[in-house]
Amino acid sequence: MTEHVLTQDQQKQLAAQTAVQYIQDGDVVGLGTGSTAAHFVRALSDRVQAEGLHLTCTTTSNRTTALAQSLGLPVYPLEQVATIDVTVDGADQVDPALNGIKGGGAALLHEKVVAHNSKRNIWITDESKYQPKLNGYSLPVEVIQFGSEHLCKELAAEGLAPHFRLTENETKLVTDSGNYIIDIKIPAEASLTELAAALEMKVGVVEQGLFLNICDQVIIGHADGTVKTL
Ligand code: ABF
Repeated sequence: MTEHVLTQDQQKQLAAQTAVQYIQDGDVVGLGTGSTAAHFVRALSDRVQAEGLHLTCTTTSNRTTALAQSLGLPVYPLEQVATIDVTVDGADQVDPALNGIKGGGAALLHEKVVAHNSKRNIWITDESKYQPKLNGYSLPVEVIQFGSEHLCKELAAEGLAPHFRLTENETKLVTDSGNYIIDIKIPAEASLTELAAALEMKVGVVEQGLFLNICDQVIIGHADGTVKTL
């Protein structure tokens, strides 16, 4: 018997190819960000070309807009589309309750706005992203630039081990909305709901990367070539 051993990237591709079957002719589709979402964008373009589907797309980042347009998908700004039927996006971590952490690709703000305006949210991941608990993982927090050093100190005083996300050139990374990202550590015993609420209350915080009660379905590609759906 042949044992499949898929690489992490092949697992992502498998999840993306599975998710693309959920898209129906006429759908308004939200396109996520990251390498897994990029596999989905390519699979979607293949389906559109093969089957002549008529879709309207909107995206969660400038990167994804560039990719989708280069593949001939019709992309419109969120303001110009009706309610999104389904958004397909990646995730950094997902737990059994379909709560997750997103923002490793620094697109969490636009991802959350698009998700909030979607009737249905599907996440696609490789098997490493599935974790029994999200505690202990790094959590991105998007903050306005003004006063961000003070905000970072405030987070440090609370034991959240914050650090600014940097680019390859060691400069502070700037998001599509012109903000910074501060990555913090989720304390081992933290209540995720309380942590999310506390972060969102802080002056200068625009958004945080805990996506609680947002996802409807998770599609996970596994190393053995199987797909599990939660
Ligand atoms: C986006 O891309 C993010 O929310 C998440 O941080 C990241 C996942 O990256 P990848 O698909 O490259 O593993 O979905």
